[in-house]
Amino acid sequence: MIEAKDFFALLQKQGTDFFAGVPDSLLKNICAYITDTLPPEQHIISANEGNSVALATGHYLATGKFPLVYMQNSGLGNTINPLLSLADKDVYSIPLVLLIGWRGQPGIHDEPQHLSQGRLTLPLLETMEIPFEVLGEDIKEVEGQIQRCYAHLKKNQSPFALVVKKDSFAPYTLKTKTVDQAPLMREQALEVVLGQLGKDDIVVSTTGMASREVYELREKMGQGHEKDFLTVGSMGHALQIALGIALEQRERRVICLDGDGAAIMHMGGMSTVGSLKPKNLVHIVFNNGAHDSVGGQPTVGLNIDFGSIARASGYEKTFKANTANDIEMALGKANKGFENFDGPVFIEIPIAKGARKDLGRPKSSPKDNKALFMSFVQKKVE
Ligand SMILES: Cc1ncc(C[n+]2csc(CCOP(=O)(O)OP(=O)(O)O)c2C)c(N)n1
Repeated sequence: MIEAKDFFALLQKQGTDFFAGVPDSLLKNICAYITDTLPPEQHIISANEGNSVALATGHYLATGKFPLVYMQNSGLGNTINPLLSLADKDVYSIPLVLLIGWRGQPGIHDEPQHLSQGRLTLPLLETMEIPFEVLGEDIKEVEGQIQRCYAHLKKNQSPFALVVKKDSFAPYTLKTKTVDQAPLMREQALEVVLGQLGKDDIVVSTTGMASREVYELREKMGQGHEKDFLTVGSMGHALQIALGIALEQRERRVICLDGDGAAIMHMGGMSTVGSLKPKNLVHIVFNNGAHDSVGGQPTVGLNIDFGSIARASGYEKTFKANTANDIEMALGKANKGFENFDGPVFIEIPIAKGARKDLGRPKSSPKDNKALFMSFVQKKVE
């Protein structure tokens, strides 16, 4: 395993002092070390990975120094446009180090949303003509790889990727602590929300632990899984999936259970919701100011006013619900129906970071879940 501090020292020796990215569980230890070591203006967690590439490009233009962009391989999709139409050698030719967490590496067990992404990570880099190396397991080997990476940056003035396998970095515990003010944990808040929903209400939940908790809560409540679309991958897109459903099922309430990191990742979608104004859409953001599902790295969720953004985007009503009681008030009694709602409605629920250690994963496959969900969504309601 590689010690985060040794890896960081190798990058620093090459002059890299600016890091931007979106966190990944495989990069948790190196991210935590960077957070503890650099001032906030030299380590920026961006809204999405494409933004990280653009931000790092700005840094390079201003300093001539080689920045590093980190991401989970799921985030490669978000970077394809800026990598190929901005940083590419045939456009502005920007030298960037890309550090990519390799979820779904062939041969290593992982969840369905990581399988194709994992299998295609290296071919995708090849197709994008981005040279890469899979990060080695000891620091001597890594030293050689870093030298080859920076030699490429200097000679070709274009990106080079280091692909990181599971457990490559030795454990490192973040020393920079944040204090949670919120009374509820995400799972407790989700339980209150689910308890308020009516029998015909449709749920679309976001990527990460929220969907796993929804799945387990349904089991705990003795209910089926047909009401829930779990957006297991495709982070940041749950709201548009919910919107697509809400526009077709106008008599049914559609509830999007979003995370702050995911909502910020593709926040532009809120303006589409606000402009179309589906009366039956309820957008709930569980705001812990963190990418809790991949290690608790901070988002800007607690620095911004989600309610004001929703109002300015055209949502009809916004609430901030700190307690179970507030959530019940905001959602109203589900059996009264959504005519009380005058949507789109936005509810921010501040929550504390963290989850149960024994949280499981969905036992049914995404395709089975889809089939159940589609028959639930398309059934006639009285
Ligand atoms: C495009 C993309 N980038 C990164 C990830 C890795 N990832 C999965 S869940 C998650 C954090 C989500 O944070 P938030 O929406 O705030 O929800 P929380 O985990 O705090 O409940 C991240 C970064 C991903 N799945 N997809």
